[in-house]
Amino acid sequence: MDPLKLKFKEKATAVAANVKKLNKDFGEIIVDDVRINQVIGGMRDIKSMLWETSELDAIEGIRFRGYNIPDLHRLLPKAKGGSEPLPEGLFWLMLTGEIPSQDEVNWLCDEWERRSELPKQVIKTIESLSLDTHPMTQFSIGILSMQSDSVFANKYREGLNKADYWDVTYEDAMNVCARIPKLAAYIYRRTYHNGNHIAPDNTLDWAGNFAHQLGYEGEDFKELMRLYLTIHADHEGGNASAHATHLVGSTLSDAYLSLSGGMNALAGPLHGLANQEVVGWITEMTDTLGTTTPSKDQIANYVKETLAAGKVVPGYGHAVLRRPDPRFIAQKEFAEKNIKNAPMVQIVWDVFEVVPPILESLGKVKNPWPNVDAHSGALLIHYGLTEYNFYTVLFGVSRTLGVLASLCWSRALGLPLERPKSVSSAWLMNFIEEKNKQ
Ligand code: NMX
Ligand code: MLT
Repeated sequence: MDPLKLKFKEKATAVAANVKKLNKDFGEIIVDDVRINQVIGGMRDIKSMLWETSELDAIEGIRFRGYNIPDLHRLLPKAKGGSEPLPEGLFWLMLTGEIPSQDEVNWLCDEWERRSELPKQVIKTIESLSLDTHPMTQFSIGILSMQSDSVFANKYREGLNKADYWDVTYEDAMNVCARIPKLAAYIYRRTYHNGNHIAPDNTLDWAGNFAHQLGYEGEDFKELMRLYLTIHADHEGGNASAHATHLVGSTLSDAYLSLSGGMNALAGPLHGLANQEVVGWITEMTDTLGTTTPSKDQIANYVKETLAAGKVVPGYGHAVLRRPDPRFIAQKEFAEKNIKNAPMVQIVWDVFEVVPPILESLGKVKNPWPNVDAHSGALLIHYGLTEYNFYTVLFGVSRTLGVLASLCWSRALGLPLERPKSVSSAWLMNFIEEKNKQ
């Protein structure tokens, strides 16, 4: 058994025993109440699922197995000469709860390289799609086209003991994480660079090699990818892409079917597509104003026009967070350190000053602060990756790590089919009527 699988098995076996006991001894204890405005309002904040890999606090932001983003920066292994965390290290942390050593991360990097070959049918399937197919659609179809390789699905068909679900899910998760940068890079080069593909450089780490296959050789861009692919990986279980992956996976659909479902959720403008929307919105603003250096007053007027047109300001607001997203701050710090005088970055920072008071003044927006998507595009534009319809695929490559590490946990804990109760509006009205009679 490989070292990560062995460690995961040890950790997960202990947690599974605890969870079983918790359920048996305290299963009837109430952890939350549900209000009508939560039933109608998208189930905000209802504590109703298990998710081991990360937890989100409204004020402090994300913690991966207890470690926040500055902790990851400090503690996770880096590439030689680099200062950004390696996403391989985060994957190890999410599966084991332990910060890996440099040797463990090197092992994982080599292991993913070994598993990274894309099956032929993936290329055939992607090539059958018209070039104007949105990159996220290509991405989701590409993931599905690998499903015939699922170790879980194939073993399940042969007859698989429940106790072994986690093992074959781990194999699927490792294969998908290994292949996913290659799939994304293939889609990028096919869609925007005439199918002029770049062979991997297996001396590089997972994120560095991804940057190379996209066609970006600068060390700063590789560092950006290491940071980007780390901070987007997981945001507890309730966000739409994680929850969709979990829901599909709970039917014992394999990692490919589950991840594709999650990526379809990420492709929506209220979720991951917001990173594309932000750059689209800024570009439209600068085109309309005829300047790439708009004043704060000009930005404020444009924000008001956006709101008056019944649209949201992309990159702002959050279903859980109530402060600026630490992932936004991490990207801002990256720009302060590595980028000087980039017009789009300056606009992002000016928007950060202008938007919150305007959203606050509406009196209904619960979080007027920027989320992760408000900053990412401006960094990519600076390094020349300007094709913003592709940005959500980058988010998807990273999110793959979190949701598939979690799928391994769900299998190891033997979590059941997810099936919450729904009610009709008539049921709710009747419920109130009955309550008023009491
Ligand atoms: N611009 C304008 N209005 C907003 C915004 C915004 N950025 N954020 C929230 N509102 C409105 C929201 O549409 C709702 O209006 P109404 O009652 O008329 O329907 C009202 O404020 C209350 O919404 P909240 O409870 O504050 O937010 P909710 O939890 O429902 O939604 C988002 C969270 C993230 C969907 C919402 O803030 C939004 O649409 N933001 C813009 C899109 C975005 O950046 N999404 C990316 C999120 C991060 N990610 O990567 O997934
Ligand atoms: C995410 O990273 O999934 C987003 O910030 C959305 C969320 O957490 O709801």
